[in-house]
Amino acid sequence: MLSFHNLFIMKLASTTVLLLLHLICHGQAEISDQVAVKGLIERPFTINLKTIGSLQPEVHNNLNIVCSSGETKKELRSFRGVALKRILDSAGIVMPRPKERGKYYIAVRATDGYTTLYAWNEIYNNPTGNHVFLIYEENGQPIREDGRFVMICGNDVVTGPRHVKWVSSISVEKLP
Ligand SMILES: Nc1nc2c(c(=O)[nH]1)N[C@H]1C(S)=C(S)[C@@H](COP(=O)(O)O)O[C@H]1N2
Ligand SMILES: [Mo]
Repeated sequence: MLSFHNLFIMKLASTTVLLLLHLICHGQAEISDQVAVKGLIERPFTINLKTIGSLQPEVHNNLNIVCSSGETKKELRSFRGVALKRILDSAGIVMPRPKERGKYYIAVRATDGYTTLYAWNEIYNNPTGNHVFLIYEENGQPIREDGRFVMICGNDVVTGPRHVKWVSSISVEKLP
């Protein structure tokens, strides 16, 4: 005989299965329509699709997104975005003791908690700095399923891990 308790367990199980199916089929996180630029900077601001045009967007071609497994996940024929370096320069990094430059890093965070880091030295003293972009168009179209803003690093050999979908913040931080 079915007790209320059993019915409750069955309901809970079916809800969980539906939820898991949804996640597996869609695999999408919450979409953020803006990116907060924050942390150790003079001028905190938010980037959205209306304001990003003022940060001198660039169009570049041909970037493959390759997972650590070796699988090519995506082939971008073109993308439009703004350089992370330009975003940081317009925010103005606060660095009272330049000898501590090596302790500074930029954390790029997404709505699902996915996070990647760039050392300050990597952005300003290494070719990598010329290849990190916050993009909002892929193949001439606005980004849809991966959120509104995606961060890419075209200088990585394996480009998947630092390809951040659903970007919600860019934060300048410093090790203790
Ligand atoms: N926010 C977020 N970005 C992410 C991930 C993630 O789980 N969350 N996965 C990464 C991984 S492991 C890869 S290989 C690339 C490409 O994944 P895609 O094929 O789902 O676009 O996105 C990366 N970006
Ligand atoms: Mo991956």
